[in-house]
Amino acid sequence: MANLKDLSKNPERVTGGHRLCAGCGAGIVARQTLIAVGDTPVVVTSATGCLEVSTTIFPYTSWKNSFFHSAFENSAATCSGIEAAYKSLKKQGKITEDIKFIAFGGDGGTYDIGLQSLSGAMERWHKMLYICYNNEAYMNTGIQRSGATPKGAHTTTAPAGKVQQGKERNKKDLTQIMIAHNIPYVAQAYVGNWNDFITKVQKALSIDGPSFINILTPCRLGWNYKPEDTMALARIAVETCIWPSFEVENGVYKINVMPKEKRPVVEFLKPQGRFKHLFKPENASILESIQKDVDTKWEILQRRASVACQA
Ligand SMILES: Cc1ncc(C[n+]2csc(CCOP(=O)(O)OP(=O)(O)O)c2C)c(N)n1
Ligand code: SF4
Ligand SMILES: [Mg+2]
Repeated sequence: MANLKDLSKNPERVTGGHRLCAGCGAGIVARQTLIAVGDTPVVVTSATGCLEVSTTIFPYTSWKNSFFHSAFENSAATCSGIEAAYKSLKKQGKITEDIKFIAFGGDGGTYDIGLQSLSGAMERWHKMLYICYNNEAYMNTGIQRSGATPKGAHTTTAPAGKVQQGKERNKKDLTQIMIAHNIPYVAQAYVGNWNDFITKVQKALSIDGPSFINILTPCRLGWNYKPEDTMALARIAVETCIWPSFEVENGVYKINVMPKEKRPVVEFLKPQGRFKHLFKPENASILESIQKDVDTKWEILQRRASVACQA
């Protein structure tokens, strides 16, 4: 577990005064990631998205470390290229210090448009951490559905109305896709538990190889809830098991936050405007199917974790 006293001595490398919305989870992810790094030199790359757009408005920047804005598609490719150059320069004796490499991407930049470059970077075994700050839609361009948008959520391209009731299909399970890359470390985390997330970042960065963290990151605009509820909402996601906090280290599953009592998914859906239509009586079957899907996936995850415990 991360030590709060030690962390408090670490520099703040993502400053305030950025233009992210009040209550935006993405700023919390970036800030906690860099606090986790401490004062080790770090190279950050970022795909286009709210995090990049709102923290690098020319001529200002919120980043005190080096920051490379790549295209939407290639945050992972950019980061892996820099890491390869670093390795070569180190071998030649031109760099002596240890440097960490972190790529950020939103869910649009990770689940969809940057998936190929992410997959390649992980498979080539670069020593880098990729963090997907997952707010479950293309928020920066006005809340379009992505491969991470959950079933039933209203977005501008999967709207709730007479024809359909928000997105009709389940989200892609990107965490499992990354586990299938057989890389040393894959984790799910959530905004609302700094210790869980920072511990994961530090673990991922200590590994001699690629690592991936998918962090559920509430977006007060696209999810349509009160800005002050960001942390509480993300915690309910874990308590309902709609977004479990777990890690897979060298193939071994571990559930990091076990809910004391599994809460019904409606407790996560109800406070969010994007799911408002699901509470009409005629949409009860959609709510039931969401609960059923969550129950099934939770059972599977627990089985995987218990097999790992017995091994
Ligand atoms: C190739 C390409 N297509 C589309 C865009 C326009 N665009 C910029 S940000 C963005 C949405 C990003 O979504 P996501 O990665 O989920 O990050 P978020 O904005 O939600 O933080 C889009 C579509 C672009 N910059 N490049
Ligand atoms: S739209 Fe959402 S993701 Fe973008 S800055 Fe606002 S709260 Fe953050
Ligand atoms: Mg997004």
